[in-house]
Amino acid sequence: MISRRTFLAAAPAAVAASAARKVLPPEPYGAVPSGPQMAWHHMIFTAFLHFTVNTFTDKEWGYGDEDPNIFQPAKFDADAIALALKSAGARGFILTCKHHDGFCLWPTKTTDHSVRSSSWKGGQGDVVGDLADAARRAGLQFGIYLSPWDRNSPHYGTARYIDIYRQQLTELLTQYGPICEVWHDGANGGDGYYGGAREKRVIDKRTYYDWPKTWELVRALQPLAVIFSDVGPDVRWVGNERGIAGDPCWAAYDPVGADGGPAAPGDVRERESPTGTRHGSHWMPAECDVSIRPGWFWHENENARVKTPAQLIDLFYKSVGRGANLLLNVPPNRDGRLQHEDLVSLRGFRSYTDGTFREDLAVKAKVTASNIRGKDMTYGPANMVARKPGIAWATDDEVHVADAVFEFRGAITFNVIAVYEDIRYGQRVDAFVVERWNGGGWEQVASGTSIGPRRFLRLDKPVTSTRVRLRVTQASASPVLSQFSLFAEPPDAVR
Ligand code: FUL
Repeated sequence: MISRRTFLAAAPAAVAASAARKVLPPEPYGAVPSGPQMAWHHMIFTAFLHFTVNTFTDKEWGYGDEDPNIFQPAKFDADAIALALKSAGARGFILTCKHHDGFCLWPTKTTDHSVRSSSWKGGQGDVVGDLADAARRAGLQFGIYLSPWDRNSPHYGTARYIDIYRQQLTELLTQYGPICEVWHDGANGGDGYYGGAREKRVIDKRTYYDWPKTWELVRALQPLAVIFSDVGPDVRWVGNERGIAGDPCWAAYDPVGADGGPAAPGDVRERESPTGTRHGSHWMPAECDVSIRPGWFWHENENARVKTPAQLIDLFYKSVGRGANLLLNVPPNRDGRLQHEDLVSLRGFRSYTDGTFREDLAVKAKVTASNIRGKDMTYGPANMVARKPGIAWATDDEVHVADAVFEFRGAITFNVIAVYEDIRYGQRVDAFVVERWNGGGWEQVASGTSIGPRRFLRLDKPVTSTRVRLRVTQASASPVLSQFSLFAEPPDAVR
C-alpha cells in the first residue's frame, strides 16, 4: 500500500507528466475582459433606482432650486426595496446618489443641498447608507450613480466643482463598503439654478472633468468596481435608453467622438454604441439602461403605463440575450417604496424566467463534434453541457468552421437556445446556425452572429427533434464555446 507520504512526494512528478501530454489552450483573440468586467458579466441583470427631489416635484430633471425639505419618503424601507429587486432576479442595484438637481441622498460634507437639510428623520437620514446595507443583507451588489452635471452648485463650471465632484466620489467610495459599479451619466451642461445665478453653463465635455484622473481615483478607492460611461472605460452605454442592444452586439468597442475626434462621456458617436466595434481594441461590453415606466423617476400619472411582463421579457432577450447586461430602472415612489404596479410586472417577469430556465434540456445530450482541439477530450464538446465553469469545447487553431451534434434518447421540444463563448479567450465567433434533424436531413431553426458572454435565441414556435446541431459558420479565431443550452418556455408564456 502506498503511504500518504510517498503519494505526496510522487505527486509533482505525476502532475509534470500529465502536463507534458497536455494540448495547450488557444491564444486569446483580441481584447479580453478584466477581472472586474468578468464579475460584471456574471451579474447579467441589475436594477436602477432613480430617487430624489424629482420624486416629490413630479419632474424628470430638477432645476437645482428645490427646497430639500420636500424630500420626505415617510415609509422608506430599504430592505423591502432590496428584497423585491432580489426576487425579480436582479443581482444588484445602482442608486442615483445625486441626480442633475444636485440633491445628495447621503449626508455629504460638500454641500447643504442634501438629506441633512430635510426634516425627514430629523436630518439624520442617509438613503445611500440604508440601501447599501440593505443590499448587503439581501446578498446583492451595490453601485452608485453620481451625476457629473450639478444644477445646484454655484461652482459648477469652475475648477472648484471638480474638487467637489471628486470629494463626493471619495465619500461614496469610502463610506459604504464594496461598490460594484460607478455610473457616470453623459447628460451635462445647460441651464440651472447654480447657487442663484439661474443661467446657462456649458462645459467642455472632453476636458472639464479630466476623466482619466477622476477614474484613477475610482480605481484607487474601489479597484474591483467597474466604471460605466458612454466611453467606458469598463462598461459602455448601449447608445439608447430603450434597453436594446445591437444585433450583432460586440463586446469590444473603440469609441469615437460625435465629430469624429476623441470621445468623452456625453460626446460619442451614439449610433456605433449598440453594435460596438468588431475587432476593437478595448473590451467594453454594453449595458442597457431602461426604465420600467416612461420616465426615470416615479410619477403618479405613469402608474398605469408600467411595462408589462411580456415587454420586460422582450427587453431581456434584446439585452441580456445579445450578451449585454440589463439595467432596469424601478423608481421608488413618494413613500420610499416600490410601486405596486411595478412589483406586479417584476413578479410576472420572474415567473417567466423561473419557468423557462429551470431545466436545461441539453444536459441530457450525448455530444460529438467535427473537430476537437488536439483530439484532447479536455476540449471535448461535452464540456458545453457539463455546466461546469472553466471548461469549453475548443477546436484546432486552423479550424474556424466546425459543428457539434447534440443527440437525445427521445425527442425533446424547445423554443429557447442559449450559446456562450468562453470569453477569457476573447470574442471569436462571427456567425452560427442551429439546426434540427427532421428525420431525413438537417433543417435550420435559428441563426445568430455575435455570441460573446451569451446569446439567447427565442424561437417563434417550439421545435421537436432527437438531434440538434450547432454549426459555427464564421469565426475570426478557432471557436471556444463554454455552454450550449436548450429550454422550453412554459406553455402559457406571454409574448
Ligand atoms: C440620462 C439622464 O438625463 C436621465 O435623467 C437618467 O438619469 C438617465 C439614466 O440618464 O442621461
